[in-house]
Amino acid sequence: MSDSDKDRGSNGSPTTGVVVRSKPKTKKPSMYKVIMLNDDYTPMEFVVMVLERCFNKSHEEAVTIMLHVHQKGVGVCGVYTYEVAETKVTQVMDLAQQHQHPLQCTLEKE
Ligand code: TYC
Repeated sequence: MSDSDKDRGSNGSPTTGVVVRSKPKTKKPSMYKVIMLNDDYTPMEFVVMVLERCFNKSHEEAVTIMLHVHQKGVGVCGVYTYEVAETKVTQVMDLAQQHQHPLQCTLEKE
């Protein structure tokens, strides 16, 4: 390719000048904590199962989070983008309702 061809497109016409962005246009999405609340009736094993199933926690992590919620009243199950966090809350509430447990779960902006 000769030097004079370098600034021509594949059809031989000069290419339009493209300004390269110095800053990326992307913004980090807001993140949301999924919070689980303690109650006196939901069995501990059920909460552990929910944490394993819905939040992909290991059995040990799930037990630690469940005991934290049991002792402190609230605890964080995970941090996600809005849609994912909302889906997790719905999954937990649906599972709790199916098994007739009063387990409550909400979402909180970080
Ligand atoms: N407090 C419940 C019990 O003693 C266990 C429990 C833990 C319930 C965590 C809800 O988010 C919860 N059976």
